[in-house]
Amino acid sequence: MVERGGDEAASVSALTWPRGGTAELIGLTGAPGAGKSSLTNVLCSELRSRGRSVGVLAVDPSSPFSGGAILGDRIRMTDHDADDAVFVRSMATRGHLGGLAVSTPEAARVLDAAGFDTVVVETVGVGQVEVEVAGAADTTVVVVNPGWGDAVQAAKAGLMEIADIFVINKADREGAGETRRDLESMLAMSESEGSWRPPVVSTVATKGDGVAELADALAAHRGHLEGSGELERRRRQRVRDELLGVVTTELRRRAVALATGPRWEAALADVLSLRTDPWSAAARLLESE
Ligand SMILES: Nc1nc2c(ncn2[C@@H]2O[C@H](COP(=O)(O)OP(=O)(O)OP(=O)(O)O)[C@@H](O)[C@H]2O)c(=O)[nH]1
Ligand SMILES: [Mg+2]
Repeated sequence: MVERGGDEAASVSALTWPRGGTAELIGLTGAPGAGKSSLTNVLCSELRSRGRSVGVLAVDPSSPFSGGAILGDRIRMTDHDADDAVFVRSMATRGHLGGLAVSTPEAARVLDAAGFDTVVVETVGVGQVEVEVAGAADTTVVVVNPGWGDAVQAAKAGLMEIADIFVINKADREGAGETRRDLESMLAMSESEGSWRPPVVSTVATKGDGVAELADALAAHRGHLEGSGELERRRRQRVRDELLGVVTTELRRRAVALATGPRWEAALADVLSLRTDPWSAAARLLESE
């Protein structure tokens, strides 16, 4: 219902909103094929061994940048199928009214309200909305791979700014050390206000190597968020963005409804024949909405 959007989604939101706010929300992002799903899969096991339940939303990239469809070997998270304390959902939200930016936080809140201790949202870190969605978490994990320039690509995509934790996944491949150096020198340059310096964790997701360190880093960041008041600040900003997103979606829906019928046709004819300009015509249409 949340994915479909509209009135049903609104009624779900009315139910989940008062029950949410307890889950730790983790955004996990990186280039197509970086190993985000593999990492989430082993992170689930690690968090389960620490007694936490985990909800996962894998936002399916149906964009032209899609790695999944192209790589063809994307991982489906099936290791936890028999475990009620793990819930995994792939979401394809393209083309829905409101889109990714509105439906993903709504869906995350369903999992939050359902009582999952940790909610992980996986998005491909290509495209502004995807990066924003991943960044709108309590803790954002940016996954890169060894290889010349991967850190540079991450920086270009705007991922440096949103990262609370960096993961160098596929650390079994050549160049992991170099990528770590690249990342750390970039981090040193961009050292800004606040006391949190994003740690860099090396992992081999396919073997589970480094995943305990990742879980430790997540816990440490959580401690920082709670101790510094940053958690409240982030949540406030998120609610603000979300409310604005919903208002925007609703206004767009009204605009579409407005763009039909005799009054619209008359206004269109007036503009076409140069009797009036688009701004004046729009103002009149909106006045009498
Ligand atoms: N060698 C190696 N391969 C890995 C590692 N982690 C993941 N892979 C492989 O990389 C490929 C992509 O992994 P996924 O987990 O699907 O990556 P993803 O980032 O979720 O991909 P998309 O969701 O399609 O963007 C798979 O073939 C994995 O087996 C790793 O640490 N080392
Ligand atoms: Mg994936």
